[in-house]
Amino acid sequence: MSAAGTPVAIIMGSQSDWATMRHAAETLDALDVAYDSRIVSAHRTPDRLVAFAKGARDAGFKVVIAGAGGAAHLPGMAAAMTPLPVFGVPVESKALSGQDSLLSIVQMPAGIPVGTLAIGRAGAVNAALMAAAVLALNDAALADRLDAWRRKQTEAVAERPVDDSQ
Ligand code: RP5
Repeated sequence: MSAAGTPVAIIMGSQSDWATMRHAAETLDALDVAYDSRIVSAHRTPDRLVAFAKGARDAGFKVVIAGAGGAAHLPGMAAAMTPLPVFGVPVESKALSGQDSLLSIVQMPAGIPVGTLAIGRAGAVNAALMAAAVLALNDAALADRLDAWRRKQTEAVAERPVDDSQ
């Protein structure tokens, strides 16, 4: 299911979610954290979801990032079938701008948590950062890389705005 030692699984409900979820992948790339990305639809490929989620821990994954849009049942259903931490990314839907995705993912019943991030790119980036922070608890080198990533971000913020309207 995953190359041995791949700590993060990025799953998404559809190919159309990749435009959002690639930001999680790129953030993990920047932190040199290995991941496996795959399409797992709660509705269109339910058997694939069951196989993935029930086998995720034994496959060696430590954290799951799950992105979906609309009736976004993927993160919650994955969380129901794995003890691993699941971070949910609400993908921005066309019809309701991701409000539907957000509410579908965030309103979990007590007992089955999904760590829900912001709608869209910000949520995908932050899900990757959350995953890295969890892994960094037992990985000092990754903790250093995460610190460096944040330092670089801080240093990239200009003191004053420039006129970029032209
Ligand atoms: C959800 O339906 C997916 O996560 C996606 O965000 C949304 C639309 O999927 P497509 O119709 O683009 O495949 O299951």
